[in-house]
Amino acid sequence: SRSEVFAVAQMGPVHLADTKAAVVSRLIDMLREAHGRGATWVTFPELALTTFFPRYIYDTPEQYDVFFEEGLPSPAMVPLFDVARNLGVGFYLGYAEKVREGGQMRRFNTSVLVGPNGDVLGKYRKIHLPGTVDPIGDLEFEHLEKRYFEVGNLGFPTFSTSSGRFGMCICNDRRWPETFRVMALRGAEVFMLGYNTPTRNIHHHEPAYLREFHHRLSMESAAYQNGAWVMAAAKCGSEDGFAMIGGSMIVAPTGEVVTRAASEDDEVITHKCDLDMGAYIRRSVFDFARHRRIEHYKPITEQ
Ligand code: ING
Repeated sequence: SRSEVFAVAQMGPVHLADTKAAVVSRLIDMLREAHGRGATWVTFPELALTTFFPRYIYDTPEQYDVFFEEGLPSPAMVPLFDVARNLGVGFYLGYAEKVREGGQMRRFNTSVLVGPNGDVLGKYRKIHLPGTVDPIGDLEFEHLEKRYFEVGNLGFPTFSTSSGRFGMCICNDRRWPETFRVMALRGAEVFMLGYNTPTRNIHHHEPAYLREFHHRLSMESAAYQNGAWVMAAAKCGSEDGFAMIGGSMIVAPTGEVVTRAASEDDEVITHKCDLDMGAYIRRSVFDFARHRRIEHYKPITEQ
């Protein structure tokens, strides 16, 4: 079997006052811990270098560009890239991307996949941006990803790596089955994702336990219905008083959670994953070629 140790590096809170250097130092500590436990790949959270700033209202790039990275690796990322390459560990890193494209400055909620040899294998830009463009007002916090990021323009690609074919997505993407099906149709055997999920829902009241349930339900379904492993890394805990759920986990292609974080702090979880485990699922119940009937699916892309 093609078994390898995968790690998920959950981050505790990052506060407005925390420097990117201090945060990267925490990421490096967890990368070393993962390597020490035999991991070949590490999944870090969404927007891993800063606090979850879309909770705040900013009006100009001068106010919010401090949260963004330019260049890949950006200056703040260089120490992490160096240590990972030296240790021979590949990783997924979520960050706020600022880039000049088509003659203008673009901003995306992005993840990068870096191979164990330090090569950038590819990027993904978040497609499902939750929340609103403009503040709702009269709330303890907002959810303004549509204000600060453009919708991703790279689609849902998959990437051939030394360990198999991987796909990436980000946070809210995990709630949409289309995300994983497109990547599974493109051969993904492992889905890597990071998330920042507020404990409280500002759009309508719901009990806090449902946040964790919906988070877990989304990924257990994605794993099983696509016969793939899911690596999910939270940034969690209370960032300047704003709480976010933990629940980082590794989900097997059977839909079973094989390991999960117990804290809301920096915590590395690992599992020896058999990448052939999903094969029987994709050759039987979810044999796409034999069982899917796309002539009946058109509304998914037309409405
Ligand atoms: N965060 C949350 C997420 O999708 C959210 C936003 C939570 C939307 C719960 C709807 C319901 O996990 C991000 N960053 O997408």
